[in-house]
Amino acid sequence: MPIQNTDISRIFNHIADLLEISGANAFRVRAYRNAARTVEDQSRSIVKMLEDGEDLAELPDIGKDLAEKIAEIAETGTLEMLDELEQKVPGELSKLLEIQQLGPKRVATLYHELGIESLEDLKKAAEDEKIRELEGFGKKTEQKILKELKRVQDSAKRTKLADAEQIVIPLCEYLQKIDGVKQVTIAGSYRRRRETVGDLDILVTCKKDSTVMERFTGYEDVTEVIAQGKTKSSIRLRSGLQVDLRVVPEVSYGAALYYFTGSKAHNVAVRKIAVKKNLKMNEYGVFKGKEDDEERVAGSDEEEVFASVGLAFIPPELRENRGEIEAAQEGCLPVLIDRSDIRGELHAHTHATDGRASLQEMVEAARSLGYSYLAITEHSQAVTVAKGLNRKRLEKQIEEIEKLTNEYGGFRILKGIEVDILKDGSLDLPDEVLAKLDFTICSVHSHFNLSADKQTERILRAMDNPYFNILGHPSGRLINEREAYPLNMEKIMKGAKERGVILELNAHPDRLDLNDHHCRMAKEMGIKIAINTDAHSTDGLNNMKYGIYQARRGWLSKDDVINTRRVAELLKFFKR
Ligand code: DGT
Ligand code: CA
Ligand code: CA
Ligand code: ZN
Repeated sequence: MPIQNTDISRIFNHIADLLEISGANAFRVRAYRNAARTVEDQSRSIVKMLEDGEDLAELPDIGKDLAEKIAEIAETGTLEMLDELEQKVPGELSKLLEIQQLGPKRVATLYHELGIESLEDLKKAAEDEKIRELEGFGKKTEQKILKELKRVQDSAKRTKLADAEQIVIPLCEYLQKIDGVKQVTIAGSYRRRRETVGDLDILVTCKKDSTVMERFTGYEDVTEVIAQGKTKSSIRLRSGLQVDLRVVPEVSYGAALYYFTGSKAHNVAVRKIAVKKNLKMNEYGVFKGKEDDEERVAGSDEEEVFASVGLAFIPPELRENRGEIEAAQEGCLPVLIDRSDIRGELHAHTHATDGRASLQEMVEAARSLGYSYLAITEHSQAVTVAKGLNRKRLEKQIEEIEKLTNEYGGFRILKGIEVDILKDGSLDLPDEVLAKLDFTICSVHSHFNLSADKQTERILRAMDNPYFNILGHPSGRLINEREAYPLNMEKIMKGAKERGVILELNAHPDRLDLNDHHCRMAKEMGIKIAINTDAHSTDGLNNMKYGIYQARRGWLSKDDVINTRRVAELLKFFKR
């Protein structure tokens, strides 16, 4: 099994963790983290690039040394240096970093003071109330650690959609090449584009004598064969992800695809409708008549399955039993937004702060996506780790953009900023500077632990500023990593509506923030959404599709989203 980009970035991040715990130089730690990000950002397989003789040292943040390390990983699957490091750092200490309250320094303290080496040890110590006695911890921290432990253990079971995609696409390509295989389709929560998947459900149609099952369980990446049968097998892959494969007859393909796409709640509700119409509905088809004299009225085609129970075709993203069935009966399903509706990008960073590409490179990349505008929205000064812009540097960037705009007739570079919302609800740059921009994104990057009331108040106060246009990643959550900060989202939305503020759907696959429920809530309240990738590299612009998936799950149409508009119309949304 070829090494995937995520394998390489996982190793680099792991090294960074271990270095950090053992007190290594911060510069060295950052070098590995940056390299991990570069690797993740590549849309092409790094191993393939190596095979094609490309020089990896030319990638951003990858020097000669790291290029050699990547080659070693590609060849051996691991790094000698990692083995050595692991021997120096005891037990599962690096896993403790998954707990939000614990940085490398605290992890080291826990180890030296209490001998804690694993999440289990940590849990026991917290339950025994030993952690609160350590200097710099306290009772509150101890309780938070216990809560986090539970979350980490729960979330470990689900895989982020983008990670699942990296794993399943090569698997499907492999299956597609097997003799006698016809259709290969991924159903389940993956097809519904849920932000995380519990497992993957693949359906295959094939000729009678196909060896697809043997080949599936013999796939190189398999660590465990959970079940193997004639029509259904399950495997576990190296990442821990489980994949179910079902071979279905062609006459049942549509019915099986429908059934295994789910969700279960949706299926159960639709089957009730079928029963009322005296129809039997299962993964083999839709049938009428008595058991010994059944007639199949639909089966091979998914649209026919819907039609047979009197429903319009429901896009997979909507199949959650959240009102889509009633809408399909009444013929009032929304026309969902499509990737091709997007005309521009409104959230991007460059070299000037923590982005990895130059202004020009970002512009070229946005143009090659067929966009007609790109906004540059750097961090503001409060975000020191990202070298956030102060007034002077922002003014310099504004000049730079204005100069470049002249060179790109027809393509518009918008002048923006991702300005921090400070603790008291003021914005991190003075109004007279914000006034020079086309628009602002305003984001919370600090003080996540205020009470819901205080956090809500803080953001609403910020929105009172007439230069506040878009609320960036409104909940602050990082999928599987960090919960949303406590917030009264309904109040925030009411406030946004009253003030003409737009909400961001951050398309980064780790964020997807707003989530699907909140997108729908915003739509129902008549609030506009901007789908933004928050790109920190040219490849980052390609995350737009994840935002589209989430938008569709939130019932959004083209009209609900501002960056489907031409630039002239777009700019009207920024006039408050
Ligand atoms: P996941 O894997 O947790 O992300 O979510 P799903 O939706 O992929 O669930 P999974 O893998 O357990 O099952 C795939 C689909 O199969 C599910 O969405 C609907 C269908 N299905 C599974 N069990 C049942 C069931 O007991 N009744 C019905 N009607 N459908 C089911
Ligand atoms: Ca599944
Ligand atoms: Ca499954
Ligand atoms: Zn950003």
